[in-house]
Parts: sequence; C-alpha cells; structure tokens
Amino acid sequence: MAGAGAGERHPLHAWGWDERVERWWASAPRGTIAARVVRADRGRVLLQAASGTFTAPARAAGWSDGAERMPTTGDWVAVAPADAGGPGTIAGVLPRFSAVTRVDAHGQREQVLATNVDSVLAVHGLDRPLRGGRLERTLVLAWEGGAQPTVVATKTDLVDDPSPALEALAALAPGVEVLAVSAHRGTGLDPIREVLRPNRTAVMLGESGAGKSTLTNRLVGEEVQATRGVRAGDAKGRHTTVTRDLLLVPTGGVLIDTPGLRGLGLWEAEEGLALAFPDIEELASGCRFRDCGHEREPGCAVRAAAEAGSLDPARLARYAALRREAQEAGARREAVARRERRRPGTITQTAWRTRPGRRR
Ligand SMILES: Nc1nc2c(ncn2[C@@H]2O[C@H](COP(=O)(O)OP(=O)(O)OP(=O)(O)O)[C@@H](O)[C@H]2O)c(=O)[nH]1
Ligand SMILES: [Mg+2]
Ligand SMILES: [Zn+2]
Repeated sequence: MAGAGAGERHPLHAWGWDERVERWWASAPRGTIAARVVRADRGRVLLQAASGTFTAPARAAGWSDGAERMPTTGDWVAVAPADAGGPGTIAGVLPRFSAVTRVDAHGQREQVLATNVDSVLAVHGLDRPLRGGRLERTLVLAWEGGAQPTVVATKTDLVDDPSPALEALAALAPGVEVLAVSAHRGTGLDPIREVLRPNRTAVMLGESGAGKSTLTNRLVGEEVQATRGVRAGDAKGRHTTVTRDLLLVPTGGVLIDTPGLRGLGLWEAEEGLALAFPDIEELASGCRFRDCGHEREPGCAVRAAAEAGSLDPARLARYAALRREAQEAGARREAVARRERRRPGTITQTAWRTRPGRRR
C-alpha cells in the first residue's frame, strides 16, 4: 500500500499513523497492507486496517531493522493478504518508537504491555490509599519505555477535598503533570483529551478498580469497556478488564485500556529510574563519588538530604530498592541474552528498541 500523498491524510491517521510509522513503512514487504494491533489475545491479534478490522494468528515477524517482534497491542504490522479465503498473515512487525514493558510472572522474560505509545496515564483512584511505590514504579516503566507519563487521579467526586491527595501524588512525580478527574461527573476530562490530540496514543496503567475502563468509556463516549464495582471496605478491584484494548477516541487519539496488573516488575530500568527520580539525580551530582550508591559511601549528598529532611527518607528507601531490582534484572537480562545467543533463531522480545541509546 502506498503512503498518503502530500497534504493527504493517511486512512489510519486517526489510529495513530504518523511520520514515525510512515518512515518505517517505506521498507514494507511488497504487496502487504498496513494495520495496527488493537488487541492481542490467546494467540490471535485483532487488527485495524484502513478497510476495517479482522483477526490474524499472532506470529513473530521481523522488519528491515533485522529484529523479530511478537505483535502486541499498539504495534503496526504488515499483513500479507489472504489467499483462498484464509486469514491474512502477519508478514512484518514495524520497529517500535516506544514500548512499555515489565518482567513476566516468572521473572525471566520481558513482557511487552503496549507499544508505540506517546503517553502513559498512571491512574490512581482517590477511593484507596496511595501506594507511593506503585506510582513511582509506573513512572519508571513509562520513562524507560520511551513514553511521557501523566498522573491521573480519578474519582474526585468521592472525596471532599482532593488537594492533599493531589499534592501527595505530585511529590511522588516531580516534573510530571497531575490531572484530577471524575469520570462519573465528567469533570477534568479536557486535559486528558489534550494529551491524546490529534492522533497520539496513550496507555492507562493502574490498579484494578482504579477506574481505567470507566474513564475510557467517558473519553470514547460509549460503553465499550466493561466496568465493575470495587470491593466494599478496601476498594479493591475485581480484575474486570482482562485484555489490552486499543480504542479510538472521537476527539482525537487512541487509548489503550489495560487490566489492573498486580505486579510491575522491572526488566530494564536504569534510564527510567533517573527520569522518575530527578530530585535524587540532582542531589547525586553533589556526592563525592560519581558512581555513589547512596548507601554507605562517604560524602553522599543524597543521604545527607534524607537525614536533613529535605528528601523523604521513605522515597530514598524505595528508590534504593528499585535500583537493586533494576540491577538484578540487568543480570537476568544478560543471562537470557547469553542463552538466546546459543540458540540462534529464538525470538528476542527485548528487541523492540529501534536505535541504541536515547529513544525519545
Ligand atoms: N464515584 C466514582 N466512581 C468511579 C469513578 N470512576 C470509576 N468508578 C467506579 O470504580 C469502579 C471500578 O471502575 P473500573 O473502571 O471498572 O476500574 P478499572 O481500573 O478498569 O479496573 P480493572 O479493569 O479491574 O483493572 C466502578 O464501580 C466504577 O463505577 C468516578 O469517577 N467516580
Ligand atoms: Mg478495567
Ligand atoms: Zn550518594
């Protein structure tokens, strides 16, 4: 399929097609059509093409960058047309400009949650206690994946005064915008629409019951996603959403609704950590040693700030724990890479990165 001519919009523009995708599409296999994965579920993918939606078997495929990728929600793929009435097959998966990933349940592999996302909406329900570590971890994942995080506090209608909670959220997310919404009342939605305009992609991440699907329905303007009441007493969610679904927002952009994940283990995080903890990074420039671990080294400006009370010691402790986790993940990553080098032809889920170094 040819790209759109000058001044002409690509038919998949509303679904997030832009110059980044266009560039890679230039090396698409001949005779294939472009589509975006709007859901990946049990070995099949639901695809959105200019002509409509259809499903295809999920199958890892490469591109001109030489890396193989397993298609997942958010991916752009090249589909070889069906012959003899069978389903089309995925002939290629385009390189990703961003990918939000976590470590899988076994701790041995990278699980790609959403790809080609511009933003991560870190959703927190004001009906539950704030778990700082959870939010910080989400921000690390967002930055590391190459997406811009935004904190979204939902259910403002359930609290008399949301400002203390919003301040607490802001303290955990230096430099990150904190938005407050009530999906029930329909207030605070416009700034989220702005994040998505005109054809950006955002993924919602947050605990089960935080209100991701309710907010999705509000933004989409239709009850496209199922929602369910939280448990009385502790406001715990019931894991209502089970797939990652990419949905069109009529005011512009697309939104990926995800299941509330219990764990967000780090797979790769060094860069994400630095971006999620700019306050600590800045203090660290005053440490005596450039590779200071802020644990026992003399002349540590970070520990000094925690002792003096200008840095929350609990935040430093969470940072230190995340840093250790990232180091352990790095060791596992290397072990996996060694194993895969011994088994040529294995699909490296980790190969989403399109260029070395910075990815934004
Ligand atoms: N009062 C109030 N309730 C809300 C709001 N947003 C969501 N809820 C309620 O919170 C409950 C959980 O909402 P969901 O949208 O299903 O939560 P979720 O984050 O999608 O949960 P999972 O799919 O399990 O991850 C539902 O009963 C919603 O009606 C809001 O703005 N105000
Ligand atoms: Mg949901
Ligand atoms: Zn230090």
